[in-house]
Amino acid sequence: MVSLKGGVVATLVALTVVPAAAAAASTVVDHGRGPTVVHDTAYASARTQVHAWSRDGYTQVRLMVSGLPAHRTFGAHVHTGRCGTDPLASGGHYQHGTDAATPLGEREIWLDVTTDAKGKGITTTVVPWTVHAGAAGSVVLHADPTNPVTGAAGARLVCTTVDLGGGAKGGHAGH
Ligand SMILES: [Cu+2]
Repeated sequence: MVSLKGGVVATLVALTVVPAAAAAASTVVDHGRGPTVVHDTAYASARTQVHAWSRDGYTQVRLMVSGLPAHRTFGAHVHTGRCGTDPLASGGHYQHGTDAATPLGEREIWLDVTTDAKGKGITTTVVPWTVHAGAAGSVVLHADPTNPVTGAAGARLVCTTVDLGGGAKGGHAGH
C-alpha cells in the first residue's frame, strides 16, 4: 500500500508540471521558399523566402527577395489561398477582421519590399494577432507599392505558397 501511494503522488506532480512547460514553448513556425509560381515571365529569376513565427498572440512575417530589378519597391501581402497557375488562385488579402474602422494595413499583413543595388530586399512585419489556421496560403509579390488606403498593388508577379498559422492541419511546433 505504501509504495502504491508513492506512485500516485509522483504521477500527480508530473501532470502538474508538464502542461505549463508545453504552453510556454508554444510557437508556430512556417516557412516558404519560392517562388512557387511565376505569373510574369519577366520575373522568372526572382527568388523568395518567407519565414513566419507566431507566439504569445503576435505574428512576425519576414519576406526575403532576390533576383529582382534594383531600387524598386514591390507591394507584397499575405493572401488567403495557395498559389496556382491562375494569378487569382491565391485569392484576396488575408484579413484579420472586417471592421472598416480599422485601417487595412493593421488587419492585413503587408510586406512591401524595396530592393537594393543588387536586386535584393528584406522586410519584416509584426502584427498583434495570430493568423487563423488554414486561412492563409501564400505571399504574393506585386508590381507596385501598396496603396495604403485601398491595399491595391498592381499586377501579381510571383507567388510563394506558405501556410501561415500552421495551415489546414492546425499547426505544428517549431521545426
Ligand atoms: Cu497582394
